[in-house]
Amino acid sequence: MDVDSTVKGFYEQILQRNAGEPEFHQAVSEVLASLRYVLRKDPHYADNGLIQRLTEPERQIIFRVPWIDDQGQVQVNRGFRVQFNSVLGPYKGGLRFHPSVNLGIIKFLGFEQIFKNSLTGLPIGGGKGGSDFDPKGKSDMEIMRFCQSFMTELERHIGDKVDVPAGDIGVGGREIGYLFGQYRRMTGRHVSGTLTGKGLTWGGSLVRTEATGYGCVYFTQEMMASRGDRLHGAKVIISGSGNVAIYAIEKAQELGATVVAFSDSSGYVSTPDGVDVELLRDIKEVRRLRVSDYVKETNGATFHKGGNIWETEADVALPCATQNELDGEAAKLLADHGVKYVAEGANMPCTHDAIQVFKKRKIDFAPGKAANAGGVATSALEMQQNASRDSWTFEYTDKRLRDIMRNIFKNAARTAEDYDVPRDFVVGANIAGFKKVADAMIAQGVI
Ligand code: NDP
Ligand code: 2IT
Repeated sequence: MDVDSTVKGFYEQILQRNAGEPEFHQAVSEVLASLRYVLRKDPHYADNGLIQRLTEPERQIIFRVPWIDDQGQVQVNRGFRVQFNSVLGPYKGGLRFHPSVNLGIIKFLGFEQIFKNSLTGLPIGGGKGGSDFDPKGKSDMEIMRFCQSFMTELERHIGDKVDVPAGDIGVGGREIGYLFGQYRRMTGRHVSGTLTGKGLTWGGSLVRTEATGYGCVYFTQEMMASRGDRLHGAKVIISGSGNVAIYAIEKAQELGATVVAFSDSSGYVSTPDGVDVELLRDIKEVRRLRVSDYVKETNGATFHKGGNIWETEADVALPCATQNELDGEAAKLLADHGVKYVAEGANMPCTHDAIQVFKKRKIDFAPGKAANAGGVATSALEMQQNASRDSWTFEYTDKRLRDIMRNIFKNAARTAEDYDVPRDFVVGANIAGFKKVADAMIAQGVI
């Protein structure tokens, strides 16, 4: 059978066995499209059910999370942990708390994590978890009770040599604190390497908070430098205003770019003169307000309720909010307005149609599994520090992050050239991430 029919067969099986999980289908289909290049050169990668095993999680855990709200009412949410692939190391990946969370979303994120973690060059497998719990509008005590209940069930499935969760949408330093506290209480041990993103006085790593946003900007710098361009003087759109977006904004501006827009799910803020990062951080991280509150406390910024951030004119776009936030129409707007570089700070924020537009219009595009790998990479550096009971300086850890991002860029670019699709960083990242995992799976046998 020719490669195209083989791959089509794999995909049909995926659709049939994972009905009703469109985000998972989307993530698998993008990787399979790249694997066609590999299978043409090295058909043995399809032997022994390797592709079927790679697309089937090793383990999927779904559990009830009951908790009591401030009114004394019992609330019930659903918890997930998908342990996708541990061939390279313990499962590693974040926890997402958002009302949209379901099994398909956690599976798409866990599947992406396998290749992303492989690209970091560090010994971590792929996993993801979370809950359909909505943290918006909840009191601190409600968040704590929820986290304690969530961890009461998750505890038996994780550990520093088993599975190491961290943050994602809706899970930041506060939540990791409550989760770690409950884990410590249940086990009676202070095993700091069980979670990452911890506070700096109890096993956390410097740079982890900044790492995903900084890393995405470091990757963008590499991509631009390879064309003789630089961020200095560039206009940049950064969607979102959470952990990833805030530190992408900070680093881009530190490097001399002007961030001209950011957003949340209610609309976007236009900032032609740049963003006051200190104010944004205070509004979002300390006071936990909305981006519409930012314009009330500064001059020269305007809030566009329900507006489309991608209509902003810019040279670079970094989608840093959520999956499928940038579609084909938005991509055309960006292209018409002269955007030359797009790098995904979020996981799968660009739809398939958007990526096709970027390709056609010769816009450099970096997929999330390469461009946002700095977060999980620094989590792995946190695990290293925990294992050696050491803590590194900001400068040293930031340098490690920068080197990792540069290596991921080089690896994706070189692999794309090896397969005769220069500057196709999607194909380059997918194949480079895949090969390392696949070779390890072959070496470790059919399990
Ligand atoms: P946060 O919870 O800190 O922030 C999420 C941001 O995205 C908020 O501004 C939120 O706005 C916005 N957002 C969420 N859903 C939507 C939506 N449907 N439409 C528009 N905006 C939305 O999460 P993170 O910054 O940690 O994560 C952002 C993305 O980056 C996710 O895709 C995540 O998977 C990915 N990522 C995160 C890493 C990390 O280390 N944290 C590492 C690698 C990737 P609102 O407040 O209105 O909901
Ligand atoms: O999507 C991601 O890579 C993350 N949310 C970070 C995972 C981690 O383990 O640090």
